[in-house]
Amino acid sequence: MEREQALLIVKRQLTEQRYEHTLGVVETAVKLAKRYGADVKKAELAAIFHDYAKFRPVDEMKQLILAHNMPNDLLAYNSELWHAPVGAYLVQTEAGIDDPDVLDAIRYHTSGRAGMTLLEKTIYLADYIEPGRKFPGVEEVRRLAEEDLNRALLQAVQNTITFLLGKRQLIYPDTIHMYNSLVREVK
Ligand code: DGI
Ligand code: FE
Ligand code: FE
Ligand code: FE
Repeated sequence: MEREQALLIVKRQLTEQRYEHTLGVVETAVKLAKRYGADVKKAELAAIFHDYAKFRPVDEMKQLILAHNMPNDLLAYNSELWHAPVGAYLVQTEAGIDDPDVLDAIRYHTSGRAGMTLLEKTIYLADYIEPGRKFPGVEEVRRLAEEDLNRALLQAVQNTITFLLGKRQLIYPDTIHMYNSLVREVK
């Protein structure tokens, strides 16, 4: 699918602010893909659609997780995690995106997982450092992203886990698995 058509489809699903975030992720993902050798067209498409399900009602997401073979353990964790796997499902069924690499990059863009592909890493990091992001520590991750993809990702997931610990929130096991996997990879 062409960029302009994909952007029109996703725009209808998002608020103005979330659409602006998406454009930031697209720009950043394309830059990272060129720098680190990921497939630029796949990175662009995954970035455009990554937050497709962000504004689906929690109840609808819950029903889709139960009905379509997504990990049911997600339901015992923060519903902020759900739009990623639900998004992968809806982007396939509603927008007709069939590339499994693109769908996995959407599916794992929030939780991460062990052994992430180059494309999954590209989207995860682009989502974290796009120019509209303001949270503490993002500048350091932006700097790391200039030279070392894995070190940047490790800092990003460390920040996320620290943030969740600070609020004494649950941490989804795939996020811990991403952290462990990257600690091994950067050795
Ligand atoms: O959808 P975005 O806001 O662009 O970003 P995202 O898809 O990375 O969502 C991040 C949110 O998910 C963030 O507010 C933290 C929250 N969250 C809740 N539980 C977990 C979690 N994030 C991770 N990585 N792991 C969790 O267990
Ligand atoms: Fe998201
Ligand atoms: Fe993220
Ligand atoms: Fe996002």
